[in-house]
Amino acid sequence: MNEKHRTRVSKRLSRHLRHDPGGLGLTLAPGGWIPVDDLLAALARNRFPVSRAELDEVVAKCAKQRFAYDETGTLIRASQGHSFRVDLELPDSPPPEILFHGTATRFLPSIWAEGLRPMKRHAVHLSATRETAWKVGSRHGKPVVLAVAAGEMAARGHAFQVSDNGVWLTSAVPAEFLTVSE
Ligand code: HQG
Repeated sequence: MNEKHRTRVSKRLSRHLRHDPGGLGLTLAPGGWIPVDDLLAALARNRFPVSRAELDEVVAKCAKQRFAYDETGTLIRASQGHSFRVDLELPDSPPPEILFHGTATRFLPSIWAEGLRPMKRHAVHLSATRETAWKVGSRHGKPVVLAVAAGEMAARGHAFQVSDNGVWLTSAVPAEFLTVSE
């Protein structure tokens, strides 16, 4: 598979595993999982045939490791980024003292007013490094990186989870825990 083909498959997987499993006639099991055989059969029925070998390649080569198999290799899910409520059954984890969130400068007035909200996703996504947050923010416009006082939030009872691909998740970040990271 060339990169262009991998990207096409990856986008299609994102669409169904994160946003619209119903569009393939699939329902996610608890944890956000779908049987690999069901997924491949549904894709084939929708004239988007993907072989198991191609799926393995997309899962392995995706730079952001967006998709993961379970330990048996019979189930697959998106590691994060869902636009509906999904219980990924991730354990709560103590976050590092500081996490980062990249956004666009035009969102700042609203963020200062109401904090970070999940918007169309199931959780607020936070990055462990400033560099990653900068890239995430650049997707939306002129980037700005916010430092999140995650340690303090945890001490005050906010729960955090870390996805299989290393993205930190929390349900919301009140503005009092945010500062601009210079
Ligand atoms: C902003 C990508 C106004 C928030 C990335 C962000 C990430 C607010 C946008 C993952 C707000 C939502 C997630 C508020 C938050 N007022 N704007 N109160 N609260 N926002 O794309 O974090 O390529 O849903 O700052 O790498 O940018 O999909 O979230 O700018 O890990 O695998 O609302 O998506 O990964 O945008 O990105 P998004 P995100 P994938």
